[in-house]
Amino acid sequence: MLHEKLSSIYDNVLRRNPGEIEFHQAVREVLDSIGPVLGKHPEYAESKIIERICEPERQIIFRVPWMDDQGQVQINRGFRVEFNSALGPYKGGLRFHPSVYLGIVKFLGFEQIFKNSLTGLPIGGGKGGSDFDPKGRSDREVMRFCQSFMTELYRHIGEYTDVPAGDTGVGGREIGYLFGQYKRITNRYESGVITGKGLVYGGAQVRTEATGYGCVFFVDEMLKARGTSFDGKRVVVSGSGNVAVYAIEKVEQLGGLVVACSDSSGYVLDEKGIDLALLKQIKQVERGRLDTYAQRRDHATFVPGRSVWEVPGEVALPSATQNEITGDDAATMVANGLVAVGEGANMPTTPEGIKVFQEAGIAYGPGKAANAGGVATSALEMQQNASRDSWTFEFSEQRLQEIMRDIHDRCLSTADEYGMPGNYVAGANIDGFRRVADAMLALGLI
Ligand code: NDP
Ligand code: 2IT
Repeated sequence: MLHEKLSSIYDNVLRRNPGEIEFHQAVREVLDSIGPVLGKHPEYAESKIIERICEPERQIIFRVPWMDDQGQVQINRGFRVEFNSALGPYKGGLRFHPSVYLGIVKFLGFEQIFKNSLTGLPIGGGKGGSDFDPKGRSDREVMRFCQSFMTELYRHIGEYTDVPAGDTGVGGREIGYLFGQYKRITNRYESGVITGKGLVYGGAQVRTEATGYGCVFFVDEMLKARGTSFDGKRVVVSGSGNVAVYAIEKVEQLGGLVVACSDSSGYVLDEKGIDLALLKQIKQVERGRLDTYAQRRDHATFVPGRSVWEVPGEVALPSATQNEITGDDAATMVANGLVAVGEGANMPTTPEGIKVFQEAGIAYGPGKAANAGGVATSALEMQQNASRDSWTFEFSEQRLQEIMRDIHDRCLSTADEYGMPGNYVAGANIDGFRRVADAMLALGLI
């Protein structure tokens, strides 16, 4: 049940943003958590902080025309939602996936506000992307698309304004093409305008690994808080992209056994533990499909068209996409001995799934806390760019680990403060919200 004031705010969000179901879901989850904050802080309601947070500061939608290898003209739609800049320049990734529409970009941008706030670093929230599908496209097609996309986006971004990065479908290759076109159009080597850059042109150590590593560091803290660790734990990961691969790498370093991972075609089961070198070869070098993994490793099996959540595991790291864990999946996972969930992906668990996890007493780390290591390391990249410095891998990883520990501890202490011990969802939403709200109050009605 929503607090009365929040209920009318939520009705307004539904009315003003018809059909944007993922955005509604993300807003609802935050509103469900912050009722008790309003009791303690009437000034937030008086200044209509929540109504303002739910309305993006600026939304940009644009045409992206480009030519494919056959000489055919293609048209996609580009988005950048600049959601909230109370804490710093808008910051958040770009997603290239055929499912992208305004509702997806707004859900991601909304989540990003609170996630970025949780990092404690000076970054506002934003997100962007396109319904462009990079799958099956040649490098040259991807480059032409990225150049066209940036030909519009460049006028809206800047190191003090809005700083994009990667997300689904946008990795090192795309960031290179995007930065190259920005540099060409503006005639400025403005490294801090985008993060996730290659190490040879202003990128930062550990940014590539940061989301996956950070998620595992977060889960490690949750396990420690319960007197246990990754050592010897059976782990299931969804996805096999940037977040999943480096989550697997860190779990293996901490002594866990990752027995399964997936892509949109199905999952691979490898009881001896996922062979990371083989997975990287197939996914990162060949840009291939996951069934190839089972073809090359005798004892592994590929299970097409089914959810990876049917595989028993003590730790689950959903790292593919939104709403991939249903209430039924969650019930199966709990019945199979689940102990902890760390969300590498954004909003991968449905509200029904979250309820199942929480009622079963699972250590459940929501995405805006558990996957904040990616954007936090982006902020470290901005810091290095601003000082024309570059840090070592070891130092950067240590910073990341400290940031994740700090987020974990603040989620727990905030949940305690509000009488909901162990509730990382409430802790993350309340702590993330308070910092943004206080900054908005301080900045006046803007
Ligand atoms: P990638 O594009 O590198 O990989 C995505 C993986 O998820 C692929 O294995 C892909 O399979 C699978 N996947 C994507 N969409 C779907 C879908 N609709 N259904 C089933 N499987 C799907 O993306 P990332 O690893 O960067 O991102 C994964 C998640 O992590 C996203 O939710 C993203 O928002 C989140 N995230 C990413 C951060 C980052 O720094 N990159 C930071 C924080 C969160 P297939 O190849 O078959 O499509
Ligand atoms: O969802 C996310 O936090 C990201 N895709 C990373 C954003 C960033 O700016 O590094």
